[in-house]
Amino acid sequence: MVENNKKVPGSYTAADIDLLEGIEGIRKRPAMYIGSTNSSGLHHLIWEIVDNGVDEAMAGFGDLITVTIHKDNSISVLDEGRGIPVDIHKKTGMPAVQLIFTTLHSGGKFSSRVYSTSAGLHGVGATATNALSTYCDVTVYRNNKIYHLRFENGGKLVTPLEEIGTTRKHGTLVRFKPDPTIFSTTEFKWETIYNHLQEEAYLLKKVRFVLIDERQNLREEFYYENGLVEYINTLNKDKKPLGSPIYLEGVDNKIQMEIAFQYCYDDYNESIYSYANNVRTRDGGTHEIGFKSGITRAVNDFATDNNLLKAKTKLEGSDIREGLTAIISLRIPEEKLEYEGQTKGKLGTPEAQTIVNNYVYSNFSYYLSENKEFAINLIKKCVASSEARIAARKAKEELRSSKKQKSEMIISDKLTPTQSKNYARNELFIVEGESAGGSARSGRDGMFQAVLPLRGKPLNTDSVTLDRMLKNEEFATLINTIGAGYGQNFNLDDMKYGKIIIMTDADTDGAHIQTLLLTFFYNFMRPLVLSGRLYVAMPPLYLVSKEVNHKETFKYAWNDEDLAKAKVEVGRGYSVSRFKGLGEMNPSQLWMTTMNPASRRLLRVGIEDPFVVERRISILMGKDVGARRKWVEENVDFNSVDDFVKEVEK
Ligand code: TSJ
Repeated sequence: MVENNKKVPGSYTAADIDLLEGIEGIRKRPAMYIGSTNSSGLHHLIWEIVDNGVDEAMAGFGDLITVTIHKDNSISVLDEGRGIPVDIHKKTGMPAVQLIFTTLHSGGKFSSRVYSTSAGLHGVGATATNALSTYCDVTVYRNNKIYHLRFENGGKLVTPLEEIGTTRKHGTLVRFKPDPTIFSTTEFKWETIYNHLQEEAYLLKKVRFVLIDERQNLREEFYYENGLVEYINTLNKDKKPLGSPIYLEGVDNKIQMEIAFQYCYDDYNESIYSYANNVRTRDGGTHEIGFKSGITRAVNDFATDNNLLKAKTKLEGSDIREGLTAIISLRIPEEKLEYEGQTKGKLGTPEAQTIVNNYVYSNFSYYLSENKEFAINLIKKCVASSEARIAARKAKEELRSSKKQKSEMIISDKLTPTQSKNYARNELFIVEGESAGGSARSGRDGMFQAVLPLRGKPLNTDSVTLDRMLKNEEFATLINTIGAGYGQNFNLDDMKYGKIIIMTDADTDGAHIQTLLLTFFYNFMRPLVLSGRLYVAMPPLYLVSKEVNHKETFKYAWNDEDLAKAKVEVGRGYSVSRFKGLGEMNPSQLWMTTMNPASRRLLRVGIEDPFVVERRISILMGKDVGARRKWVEENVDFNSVDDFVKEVEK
């Protein structure tokens, strides 16, 4: 904690509070307040508390937030703000700090929230965390005094507010332990908290976040002097950039904008991460639309004014966004904040669109006029994208109009196609090795399952040029087979398969092949990944069997838990064999365990968090073979659902 030297605390009166429903409601329907009662909901308890400290820092009070995971799986959060007010609220006769932790108050004067950063309703945060904890201990450093109060057993006040000492520090310390009767798990994950705090730190420059894990003696600090610029630098670390990141910061009509963006030559996607009041807007919305129109107008106007385009042509928005990485962070006052749809994933505030559009247009136009060399290189790059787009469209039209279309449908002699033309239902299995490919071919349901065997390891497509990727026979075949193009010209609606399923051995090599394929899909067919059509097949690890009077009973097991159950079910005299690879299964075994939709297990790949992707790709694709092997061995658990892989089908 620091000495009391920042702004003098304002005159706070806890006068107008709307008392709504309290603790009871939260305990009855926790998911309504924190989203779920699984691991994600558990971590929400932390975000709700941290958000208060973030708001205080954003208001200019305190620049250090410390989160500690204790040995008993409790969490403490400490800030260096003004300290939660402790004066008595007239209507209820209770101290303000007690109300903060026990009521679903509305925002306003009662909280420091100018911007509602909480993902839930206003003012729910601290109360939700308290209601769902076995204890919640609050210490306030304020007015040169130390105050303390404590709740137990789902928010019951056991130690009313008391003065316990004097201090020259100011701030708030909250320690809580989640209630195990509410949550399916109470184990906090280092990775999850790490990612969240790092993201907060990128968005809130010059505020230090410290994460301490007393269980494993780990400590990490996140501090970004230049916030979004460093965020961009991290995302583009291994790419070939065109110029340095462009950073814009401004205000219009009480809407604060912070935007950073950069182009890269060896990237064929657009990666736009947008936020409203520090919460990621995954589905974009008005601020993203405004940003896109702003840069499109600026680039087209510059190109036209400087005679850089062929007469009467214009660049399309997608040509101008190929290889673009952007972060858009808006802070919008509560009363102007609107979302589209049910979740908070899409910003609706109409004003945000015009404001961002005009702001980006005028500032980027100025930037282009001041940085001519950059501008000319950028236009060249956009023209190249435009030409590639036009060529791709032409090729497609020619194919469509030509009579040969039918015969050309046999794209590769390696592919065993489906009989059905029901593209949505069809599945493409990408299989490691020719022998497993053979089993898959005989075992599959030929009506709707196609098989494409891979020879050896696929090319590592991280930081590879488009030309080199296209010259790779394996990937060229894959692109043709899927039939929906690649890069900026990839079109989900053209996919010939509803599911793309990667099927590899359950060993280190298999994990590596998976990663190489995921990298390819992530770099060149990103909408396929984001739409949830990419899967990883899970072959079983064990076969438990027994033969009695020429009759065999058997069970497959995917993990140790299954194995224990299978042993019991098969009964005395069982034998266990371990599958070392797909090749050890005959076609009917492969069908039954790994391909038949009625009995297989599939993992759906869902990559949403840019940090997780960035970190994994750089470790897995990097030059340090030792680090990679270690990471794979420690982290690639074929039996668990981790963050690469989000959902288990069935
Ligand atoms: F520490 C923490 F991050 F866990 C945490 C900090 C948790 C919670 C529930 C609240 C806070 C918090 C609240 N930090 N700082 C504040 N500030 C106020 O509540 C505050 C302080 C002074 C005044 C004033 O007008 O004087 C107004 C407010 C709202």
